[in-house]
Amino acid sequence: MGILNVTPDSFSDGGRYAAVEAAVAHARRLIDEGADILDVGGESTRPGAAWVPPEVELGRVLPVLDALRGVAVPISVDTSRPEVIAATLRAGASIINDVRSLSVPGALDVVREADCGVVLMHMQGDPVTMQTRPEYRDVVRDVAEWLARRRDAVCAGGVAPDRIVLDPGFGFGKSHRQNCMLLAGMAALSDLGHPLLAGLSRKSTLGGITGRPVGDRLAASIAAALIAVQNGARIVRVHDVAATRDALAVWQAVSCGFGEEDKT
Ligand code: 8Y7
Repeated sequence: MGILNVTPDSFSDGGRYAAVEAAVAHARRLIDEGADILDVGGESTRPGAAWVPPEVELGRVLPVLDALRGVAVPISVDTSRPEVIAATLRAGASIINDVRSLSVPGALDVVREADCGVVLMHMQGDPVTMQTRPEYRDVVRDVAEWLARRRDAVCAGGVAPDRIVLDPGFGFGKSHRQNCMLLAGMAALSDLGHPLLAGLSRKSTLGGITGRPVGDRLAASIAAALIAVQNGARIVRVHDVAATRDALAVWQAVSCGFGEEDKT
């Protein structure tokens, strides 16, 4: 899953038209590099980020979706608001990636009436406060229990289980150490019976481990994506698609016995 941010802080601003052009060009590049899904986001969910009105979010995302109509890969939209979910599904999105797991009033109703896929992600607290001293008894078990409860609620609300992907939510209310323990133990989440998505690309835990700034975390991001896939992730949400695909191709070739019949 290639990340396409359309927040003003993610593209240097030459006005709205330039921002849409830049986003579309970047989308095409992610697809060329081998992305199987694009995740388009118009709301910054970074720690401490403010909540933007739905009109603002739609104003960023809809022109990009319009320009991407007919692309070869499914489009996911990173959003939590029912108005944005409804409008972006009409505009061609087929997956809703909701870091708030359909908890905003009305979001579950809109998803029930659609036929999209949906990503439910674990978060402790909310984006403004989540990094102030997150606490768990056992991070893997607590996240698994939370995801199971949320999945049950969403299914009880009328969404078929085969539409649901689960995500441990790296960085969303977790210390660096808790993120590492969760990555190490995420194979246990496969028992929930849904495909798993993992997002670690350029995240601050990788900065904590390597001491590198956000622009210099490619190698760390690839290592993290590879560990996530080895531990059961079926989808990795990444900025750097080509490099991640190469790393995963090597792992896949080795783990699937490449060259076993062909001795060359
Ligand atoms: C994730 C995410 C972000 C993630 C899913 C960032 C929108 C922060 N992270 N969605 N979104 N999983 N499903 O640094 O880990 O990319 S935003």
